[in-house]
Amino acid sequence: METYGYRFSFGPWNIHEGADPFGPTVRPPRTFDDKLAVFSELGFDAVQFHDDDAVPNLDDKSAKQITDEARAMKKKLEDRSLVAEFVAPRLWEGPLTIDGAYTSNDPKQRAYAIDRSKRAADIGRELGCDLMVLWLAREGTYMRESKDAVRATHQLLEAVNAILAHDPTMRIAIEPKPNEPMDLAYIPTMGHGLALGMQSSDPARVGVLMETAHAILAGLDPADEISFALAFGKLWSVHLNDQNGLKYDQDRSFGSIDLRRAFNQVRVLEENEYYKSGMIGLDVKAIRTQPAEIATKHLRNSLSTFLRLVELVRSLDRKRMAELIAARDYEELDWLIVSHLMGS
Ligand code: 3MF
Ligand code: MG
Repeated sequence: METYGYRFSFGPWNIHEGADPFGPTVRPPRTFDDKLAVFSELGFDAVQFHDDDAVPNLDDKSAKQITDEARAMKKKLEDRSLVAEFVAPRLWEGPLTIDGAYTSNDPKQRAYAIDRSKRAADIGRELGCDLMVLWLAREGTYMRESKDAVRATHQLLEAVNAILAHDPTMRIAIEPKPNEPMDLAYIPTMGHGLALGMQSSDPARVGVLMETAHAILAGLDPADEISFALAFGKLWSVHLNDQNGLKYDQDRSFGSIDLRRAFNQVRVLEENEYYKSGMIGLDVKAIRTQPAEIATKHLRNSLSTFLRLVELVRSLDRKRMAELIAARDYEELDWLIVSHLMGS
């Protein structure tokens, strides 16, 4: 498979059982090893890890057990010629993060969240990756008056600084999202993530991950969100997917809803030679109706769409585009792009 210099990753949660808030699971769970086989089968290079994907139930384990299990996972990856792209502390499932993690109103819960993040960093180091992704799932409110947003911002900064201090080699990519599970999240956009990073104790080690669906939910254009981070050399990962309007986070296959929007994400990544520094991460889920034995097509489709769009970006008539831009004939430019996407 020609990949044009790009490397690809997804997370094990992208092969999921199909449950939604109003319905039970519809596909049997697959073991981690079974999922790993899919990475190789479909031509992916790397695995995105939640800390407990690598070390299940880590809250009940000693530091030594955690290290040993993370090392065993690294070996498993090596056996399949895979690498870990990042590790992310899962700070949203447990009973200690009901009211948030770093911004919980309970100091014991905040301390737990920071401690858990440090252990996630330890796991990341053993897996051989120097990137931690922070999706700040529960850092926000259902009830505005229940938290102080100024204080919460300082708490987020303290948590970032604590992780940076714990592991001087780890970089952090903040993954902004405006809502879900919270009504209102504290770090909803690239701009918020980057501003937080700039205030940290080591701004050079804090960047962002842009997820398509999250940008759309924030009412923003994903290609512009990508570009904003690229302009500062801060786009350290992406979660490409798609999203049909302002509703629950859908994680649809990349390009499956709005092909032109997907094309423009690929275009800005291409124009800025993102493949030289970062991976193309997907965060996509098979729809609930997909039978278990054929429930990895969303990954195949997303990867294939990305590569087809790279070809379309590379075959754009740049000279003609420049002429049209100079003539301010943006309607003709519109037609050029639309016809190119339609295959003429
Ligand atoms: C939720 C997400 C998350 C993150 C993941 C890695 C479960 O909308 O996008 O997926 O991507 O936790 O940071
Ligand atoms: Mg994501």
